[in-house]
Amino acid sequence: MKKLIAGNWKMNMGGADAKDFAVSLKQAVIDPACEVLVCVPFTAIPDVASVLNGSKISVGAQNVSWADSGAFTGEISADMLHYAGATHAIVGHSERRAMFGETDETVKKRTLKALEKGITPIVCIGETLSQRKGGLTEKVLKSQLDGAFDGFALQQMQRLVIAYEPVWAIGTGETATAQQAGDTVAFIRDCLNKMFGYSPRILYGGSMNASNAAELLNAGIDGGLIGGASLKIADFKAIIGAA
Ligand code: 3PY
Repeated sequence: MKKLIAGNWKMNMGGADAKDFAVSLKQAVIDPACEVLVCVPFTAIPDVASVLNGSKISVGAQNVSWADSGAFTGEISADMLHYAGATHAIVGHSERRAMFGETDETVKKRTLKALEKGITPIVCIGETLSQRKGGLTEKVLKSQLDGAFDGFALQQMQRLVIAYEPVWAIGTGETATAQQAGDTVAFIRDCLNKMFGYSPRILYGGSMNASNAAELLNAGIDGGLIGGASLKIADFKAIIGAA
């Protein structure tokens, strides 16, 4: 299976700057060997999707509601994402878990709704620094996998993506070594194989950049969820080239 390189723009480039960036990205990434996706702010989805239409770059959101419609102030539904032009949505990023009350339960509900509506969820899991230092990494990851996917059918697992993002490597400039990332992804794959007899694609996220991408991507990992480096065309292009 081809690797997937997904940019996570976070709360950057939501207006005209997004459109300009998408024009440059389309010119820079013509025929990638991997799949390429950019997860952009909600307000930028229609512009970025229309610029990237016909290119080999897909567009995703950074969250998706578990509800179809109604009294859910501030939420965006899967149908709305389709309408805006998104095909994927990040679910349960550690920033949402830490700052916006996202839990394994809400991650599961969002993931189920995305699957039901044909949006590909990229479900994020990862341990904090104190959990890693305390030797709890595997326990935490297993409980996040159970919390998110308990009761899922094989056909559902086949339509989603998982991103392993150690919280201590998010927005800190710290990166897991290729060995740490590879070992942890292998653990997650093993858990999923035991649970479902199948492992979906597992990305690594957490300060992946142009200089560490090749090593990380060679460590048995199926792609990357890229933060800051996805906001610079040259860096993002280099990561795509490494995949
Ligand atoms: C990062 O690289 O900082 C990320 O959070 C990617 O999602």
